Amino acid sequence: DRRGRPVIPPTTDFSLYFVTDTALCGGVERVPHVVYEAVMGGVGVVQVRDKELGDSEFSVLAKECAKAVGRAEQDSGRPAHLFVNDRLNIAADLGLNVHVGQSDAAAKEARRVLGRDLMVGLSVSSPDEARAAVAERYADVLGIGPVWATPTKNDAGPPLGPDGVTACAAFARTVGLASVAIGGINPSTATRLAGVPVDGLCVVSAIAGAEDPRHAAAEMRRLATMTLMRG
Ligand code: TZP
Ligand code: MG
Repeated sequence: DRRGRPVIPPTTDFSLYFVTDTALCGGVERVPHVVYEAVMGGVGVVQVRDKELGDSEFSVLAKECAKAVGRAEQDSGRPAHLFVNDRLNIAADLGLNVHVGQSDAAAKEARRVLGRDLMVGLSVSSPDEARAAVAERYADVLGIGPVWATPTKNDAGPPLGPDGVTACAAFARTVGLASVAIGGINPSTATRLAGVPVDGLCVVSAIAGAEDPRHAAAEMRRLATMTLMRG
């Protein structure tokens, strides 16, 4: 495992984290474009997530997203990092970070396969799960949520609210683990997270569903910076 050996590159900025949704992006061929625009607007971390594509199609999508992130890094002059949702073999194959859920010792397996060169993200949806993640220390970053109920993930479980997120994030803070909040975060809700000790705000629809994803990302970035200053 990686106890005491953080693998988070110093250039990682979690303050605005974008998770893709193929339908909200307007189809699989538009996802890399939205990723590019999101990074240009101020997203520092992207996760490519699609639960429906077959592995080979997903692998192509992940590669295209990696290229889009690379181009946006060049064009913006800012570093960005890419995670793959769930598909550990593809992440390993492409040399990408992975984000996993609670099932089947997924974080342990991810750490074993990726070693210490790549980041492992883990979803937690309760203070007990956050406590366990902190004790095990396989993950580098926790995705805490849902903060609020969201149409984007209807099986997301009961909303934690800002206080529930605070309880989870407090565990992460005790060992210097990064954390981001997810679920129902958009321009009208973001500032309700002021005082919550997370490192970033994670959004799907606020960027993927926007008319102008670059503009939406820039606005979310501004709100995230303002909100997290009081974290
Ligand atoms: N995990 C918990 S809530 C959620 C995920 C992937 C979806 C968040 O979507 P949105 O559109 O930012 O509310
Ligand atoms: Mg969100």
